Amino acid sequence: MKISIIAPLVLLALAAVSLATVAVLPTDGPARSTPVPPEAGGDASTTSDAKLSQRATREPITEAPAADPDGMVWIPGGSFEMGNPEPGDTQKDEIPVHAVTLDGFWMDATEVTNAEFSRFVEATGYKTIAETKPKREDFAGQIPDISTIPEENLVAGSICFNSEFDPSTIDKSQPLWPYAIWQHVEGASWREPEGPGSSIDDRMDHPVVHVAYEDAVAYCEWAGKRLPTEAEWEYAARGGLDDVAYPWGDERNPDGQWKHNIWQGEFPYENKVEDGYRTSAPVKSFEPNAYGLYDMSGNVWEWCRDWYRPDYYQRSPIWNPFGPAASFDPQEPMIPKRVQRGGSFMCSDNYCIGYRVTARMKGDPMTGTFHCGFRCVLPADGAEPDRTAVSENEPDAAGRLADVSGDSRS
Ligand SMILES: [Ca+2]
Ligand SMILES: [Ca+2]
Repeated sequence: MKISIIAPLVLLALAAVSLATVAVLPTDGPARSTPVPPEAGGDASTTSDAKLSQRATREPITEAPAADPDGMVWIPGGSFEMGNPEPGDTQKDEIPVHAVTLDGFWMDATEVTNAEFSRFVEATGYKTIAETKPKREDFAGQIPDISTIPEENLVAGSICFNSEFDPSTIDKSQPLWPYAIWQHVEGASWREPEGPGSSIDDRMDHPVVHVAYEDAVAYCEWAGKRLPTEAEWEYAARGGLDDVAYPWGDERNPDGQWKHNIWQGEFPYENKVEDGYRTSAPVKSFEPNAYGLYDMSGNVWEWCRDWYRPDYYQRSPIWNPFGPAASFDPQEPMIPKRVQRGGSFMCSDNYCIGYRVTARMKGDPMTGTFHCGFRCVLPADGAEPDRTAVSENEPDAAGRLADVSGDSRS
């Protein structure tokens, strides 16, 4: 782990950058730490009356306007109650429960696989962020003095689980304890998930991992699709079910059967692998939800297009919300974050519990990890987004985003 030799302050900041997408970080920060500033340029002017009038203007698009594109399923539009009616202490960013109405859209039935990502890379020559040597400027705004970053620490790679961590160093009362169980592995990328010498040859039907948000956006653009909004993701994950914890209902493993690929046992010490998979599983290894979507709970985390803010639900528009104008994560205020959803094979019931349909996570858009991937959506022609959903990316009349470049780190 190259960054271990740099000055402590820089180490802390660099580790924060690297660990920004560590999907098992607890979500207790938003409720307890840095106060959340008001959202600049957001949709605070939206009134509930305005929301109601928007909702009444027409019915959402429910019928598929065309045949399903290959590998995608139609998610009929409708209304639902988004969020968690009974949040735990670490789940305060899942409230308030609020009404959302969405036009119908298509969604990839599975996480994007290594085979699919390979076709994209072969067609375009695209190089992922994990395969690209970082520059000092990439850390501007996140580290007090980027000139203090040693050249030898600027190496291409990605975040992996450090399975050889020393259990005696784990003190879960310390908020930074997860730093001991993750490591930046030089040369780790989607092609070599565990670093040089590893391979995806026998994993072509597994979800692609070590993709940063910007890599996912690049794939979506190539495919003529986009990343789902957080609202689309939760609506789709529910499979038409109201007030449930999981895509299939309220019981995690009915009849003792595991219905998703997560972590059984006490994280991070013991993985009992009761579901059959220690790391990622081939997509479609478990039953789909009622919409025909696989692995909406577990396997790998999935990027959504929204910026993350813990308080967004307090002001979310009703109609086709496209997320806040900018990010704010009280746990790491200097680092912009995008939303991740669904949990992963690293999520256990004694830690992140991110495999619930309402669970929210966030990650640094520039960082990939070995347990985060994505899937795409395709809006229906004629879907009209709520123009009060002020976003840095104003969607066009078809609900597509003019700019899905993953842009700013401002
Ligand atoms: Ca598992
Ligand atoms: Ca997943």
